[in-house]
Amino acid sequence: MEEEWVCIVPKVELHAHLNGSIRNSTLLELARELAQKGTIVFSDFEHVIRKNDRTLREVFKLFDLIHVVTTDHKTITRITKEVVEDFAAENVVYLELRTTPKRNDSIGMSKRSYMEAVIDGLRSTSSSNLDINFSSDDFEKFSKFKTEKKIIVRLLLSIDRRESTASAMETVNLALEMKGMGVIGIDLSGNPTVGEWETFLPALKFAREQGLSVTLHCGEVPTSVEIQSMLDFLPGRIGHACCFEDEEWRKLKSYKIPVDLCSYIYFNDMFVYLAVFISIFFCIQVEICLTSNIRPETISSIDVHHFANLYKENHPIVLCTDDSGVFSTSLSNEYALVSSTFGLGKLELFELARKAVDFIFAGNDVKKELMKVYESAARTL
Ligand code: 6MZ
Repeated sequence: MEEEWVCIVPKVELHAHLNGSIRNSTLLELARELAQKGTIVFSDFEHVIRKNDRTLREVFKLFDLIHVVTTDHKTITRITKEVVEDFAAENVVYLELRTTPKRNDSIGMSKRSYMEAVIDGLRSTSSSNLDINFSSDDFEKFSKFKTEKKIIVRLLLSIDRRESTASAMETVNLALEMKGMGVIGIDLSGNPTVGEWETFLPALKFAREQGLSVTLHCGEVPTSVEIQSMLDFLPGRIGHACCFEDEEWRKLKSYKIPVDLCSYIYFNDMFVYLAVFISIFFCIQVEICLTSNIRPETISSIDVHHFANLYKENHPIVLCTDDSGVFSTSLSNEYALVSSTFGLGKLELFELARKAVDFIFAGNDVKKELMKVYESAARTL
């Protein structure tokens, strides 16, 4: 598969962690600056950053190191801008960027001010050369499409598994306050060997009751009871699903989520609004992060990855990067990997990318925009 072709295809990225998607060059630059101030030892950093293969445990140690150099307002704004630019450069047309709101009293950072720094990053991206489209009126001025690269960005707030119930609830309340600023959902992530599912359940239930979408990191390690409880929660999407046993696969494939939606139909080159609510049933969709599962050997080898089975059974899946910086990948690379490993041709890859539109957490207005992008790409690619 020509790399150039995979890059040109419009793509949808639904599972990308902000601090995991940081450029290596930026990370090294920031580490060098802190080393000059005597806060850290550069060689310690450089060794970990440049390392290629890491265990899952080492990956989470690396996140702690990354957070030491990135967690101030100015840097968060900068890395947000760069991450969005990098995705847009490879024709990601819709990005759900997730990040864990952080509090750091020593520098006057609250979870809210952290998120404001993220939003400043999105704003500065649009003012340089990209168009960021927010649904809120506050952001209307950012949705005037002046340049050729257009990327629609929405935000998911992550709850780290190290957090308490109160802290998780604080994140959900923040997400609700920031709903008009592009925040549309909640993610549960962090080291899968830490924390108990029950700790986060009240906050996740509340999030859903309040109309936020929820995605869960599920089955990154073999914790059967937790995996089943997570599936019983009926999240809209789950990430990874690497360590599922037969019973978990059965649940995943049989569970259906009822969703009321207003539908659009495509007719004569126009989208006609169907002014009726219809109830349909969705399966729990799976965010597949191949490189991120292979590098730390969460899955022993790519040819036994569950992508093949889910794809064959037509279960809803979406290819994602997870942490493009930490795992040195890109969304185009993930598509190319699927092509070379599982033999998907251009038509199948295009369909895989297009179907991801059905799984976005943003509403029908955004889906409609994206469907137009795919209609037009189908004519030229
Ligand atoms: C679980 C992950 C993850 O939120 O600081 N994170 N959680 N599994 C993974 N697979 C490798 N990759 C990233 O981005 C970094 C944080 O995202 C979560 C971890 O909590 C990590 O600290 P933010 O922007």
